[in-house]
Amino acid sequence: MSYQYISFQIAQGVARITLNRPDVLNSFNRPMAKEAQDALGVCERDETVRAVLLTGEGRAFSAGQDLAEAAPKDQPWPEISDIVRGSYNPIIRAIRDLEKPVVCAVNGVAAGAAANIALACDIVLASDKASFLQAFCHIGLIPDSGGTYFLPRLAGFARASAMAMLGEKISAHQALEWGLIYKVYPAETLMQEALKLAEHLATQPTRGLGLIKRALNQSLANDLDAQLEVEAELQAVAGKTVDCKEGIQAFLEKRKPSFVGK
Ligand code: T3D
Repeated sequence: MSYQYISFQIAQGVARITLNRPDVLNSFNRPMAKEAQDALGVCERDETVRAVLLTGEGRAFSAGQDLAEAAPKDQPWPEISDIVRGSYNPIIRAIRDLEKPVVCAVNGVAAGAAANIALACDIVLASDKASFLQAFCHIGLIPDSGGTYFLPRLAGFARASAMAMLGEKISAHQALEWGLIYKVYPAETLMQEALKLAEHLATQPTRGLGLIKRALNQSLANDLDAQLEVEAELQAVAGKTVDCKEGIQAFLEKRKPSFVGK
């Protein structure tokens, strides 16, 4: 598939997906959502991809749904749930199901569905100029794209309720303090740091990282006993990987491991 609304490059084991409609703050129209879904599919299938970096072009990460598309002038409005199911749910599912680390570099405002796409990623870095905005309540909608799932789990119920019902802009530093994201960098160094992190992850035991992700996904719904069992089962899988063998051997031989992602 050729891409018009995102850019997509693979280098040094990192697939970089850049939302690229800067004139409308990278808001999602349906073709852009399809392109993002397609690119995430490539990341899954391409064995050379061992980490993903998601970011936005220009001054915003993304303003969420393109409201001009959702409410076209002089035409009947599309069914909103079709947009949610067709555009966003597959992106969130793809990010969570991809057994490779997904780094999000939030370079500016992340609003609506886009804020929640960012929160669905594994490691979220933000520029000190970035902000997070559950914009839905301003237009009579509810947080979608996993917002009502991730927000209470990450920030706690009280903050999730306030963010969803007030739709205030939360600064990157506030998001960091609330546990929504991992680190904040000056705007000028964000991309460099994000790329360095993604390139580091791409040299790590990819299968092991993927299994960590699977275990964490499952932990969100499990009790302790069920989760202890998940850990035992997945450790059996991790323990048989080439990279586990290499990691232990390298430790014993006092050398740096060389992981192949298998
Ligand atoms: O169908 C469905 O709706 C279901 C799916 C829902 C998922 C959702 O994501 S719902 C939430 C949708 N997003 C929003 O409500 C956010 C709307 N945007 C804003 O609140 C503000 O633009 C921001 C806070 C994000 C940024 O503000 P600011 O002052 O930095 O920029 P701006 O001037 O408002 O925007 C710059 C341009 O981008 C402007 O166009 P112009 O005047 O230069 O021609 C603006 O209209 C355009 N833009 C910004 N957001 C959107 C958008 N165009 C279309 N859709 C947008 N979401």
